Amino acid sequence: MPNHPDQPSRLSLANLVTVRAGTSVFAYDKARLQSGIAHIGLGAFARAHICDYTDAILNEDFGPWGIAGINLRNPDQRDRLAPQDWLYTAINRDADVDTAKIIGAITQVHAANDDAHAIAALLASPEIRIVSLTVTEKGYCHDPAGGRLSEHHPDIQHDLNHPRAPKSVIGVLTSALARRRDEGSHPFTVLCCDNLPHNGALVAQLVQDFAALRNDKLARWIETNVAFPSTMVDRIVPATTPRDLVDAVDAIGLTDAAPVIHEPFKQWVIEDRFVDGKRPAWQRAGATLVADVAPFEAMKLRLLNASHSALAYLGYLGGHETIGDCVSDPTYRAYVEALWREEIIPVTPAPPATDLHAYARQLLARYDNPSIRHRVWQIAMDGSQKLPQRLLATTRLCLARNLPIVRLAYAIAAWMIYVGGVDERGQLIDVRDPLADTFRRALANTGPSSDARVAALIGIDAVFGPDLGANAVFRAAVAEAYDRLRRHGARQCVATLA
Ligand code: CS2
Repeated sequence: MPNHPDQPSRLSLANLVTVRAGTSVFAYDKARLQSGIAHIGLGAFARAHICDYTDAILNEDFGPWGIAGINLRNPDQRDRLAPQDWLYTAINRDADVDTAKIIGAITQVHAANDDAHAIAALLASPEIRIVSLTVTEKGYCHDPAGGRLSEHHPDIQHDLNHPRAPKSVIGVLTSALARRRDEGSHPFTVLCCDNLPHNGALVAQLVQDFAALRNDKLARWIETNVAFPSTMVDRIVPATTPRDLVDAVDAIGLTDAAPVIHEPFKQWVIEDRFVDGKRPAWQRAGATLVADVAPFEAMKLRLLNASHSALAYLGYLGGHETIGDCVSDPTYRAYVEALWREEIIPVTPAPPATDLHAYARQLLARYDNPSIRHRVWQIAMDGSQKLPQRLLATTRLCLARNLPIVRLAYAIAAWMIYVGGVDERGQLIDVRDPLADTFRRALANTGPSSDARVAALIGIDAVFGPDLGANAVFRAAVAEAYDRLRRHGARQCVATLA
């Protein structure tokens, strides 16, 4: 029913018949779709990636692989999708053409704030074979440098005291697995799709750390029975903007409160280790199933995500708004090319049949897509959780081989200036990071000296680990970069690194 005579109707099953020609629409009978996957963290990325792959499989080879979404914090996605029968538009944005597709793979969405019982019942139900996750790096309540559970994290403490009403993803997974075990039912596969190193093994460790705090037998049962395959996920999906809502109406002729915008490229590499081998045939939608995801993951974290973070901090300080703006500045472009060529590729193993230089060229072409406006501020968020796997792991490898780290050091120093909270024009930066208070405390009494400020931040073990904190070569390189960034500004420094 139209809200207003001039306003198009809302996207829904009933209104699909009026969708604008040229829009592709899922071809299966959504009323018959059962949920086989529960996805925790149903944000824009998951809806543009995992749901897109799964939708393609349902079109080709219909099966019980509908996706039930769970959001542990924010009910917003549920509230936007519920009135439209969980349908939404995925807009593929190429340089000058938008193509729209209506995705039907979602069967329901729950938000922990008011659906805790429904979530527990869903995860207990044996039809759910896979619990996939995109809760971002900070969602795992772990020590990003060490890869172990942060037992003192307030959410973990809460979950230990309230195992029936967990808040954290680790608590939710452990309680659900405990219930499966108590009820004698089969476990589910936990499929982590966040940009973390060895993400499956990491989540297995965190769940076991947490389970061991509750009950050793449970920890052993999980270790023996549950599969945690690692994955590498890739697609650039900027946050949806008000302008995108208008573009969605233009594309499909209906209003959609929850469209997602994505680039054409997508990649998914998955370790083929699922409980009882149960999974959708994602390979038929272009996913790669492998025995070991490690080299794919290292390539993606160290080339794509590292360059994103480097451009985010140096770009923000230099006054660039998006990744596209950064790479259309010739000095930033040359900087990122040199960063890959001189400091990252020499220490990164290539996956089978992959040329890392060609991969880097392809990344640059993706960043050049003028219609994907990926804001550096969005990428700069949560740096404490991202730096270890994106920049610091590579830095360690270079240090061990006496290779240069100058461009890496500038990216790290730019992060330090960024988290200090004041930009080059003296304006405050809206720093979003779970360790923001730790940064503030570390910097509170250092005074203005660059060396003291760098030393204070390098001393945060959760980010740098005890080894980098104690490494004199690393410290000197970062302190010099920090000092030059403050004296000359990011643009001038980047020009000298190109
Ligand atoms: C980005 C990623 O926000 C960020 O930190 O680096 O979300 C990036 O866009 C994706 O990993 C691309 O696959």
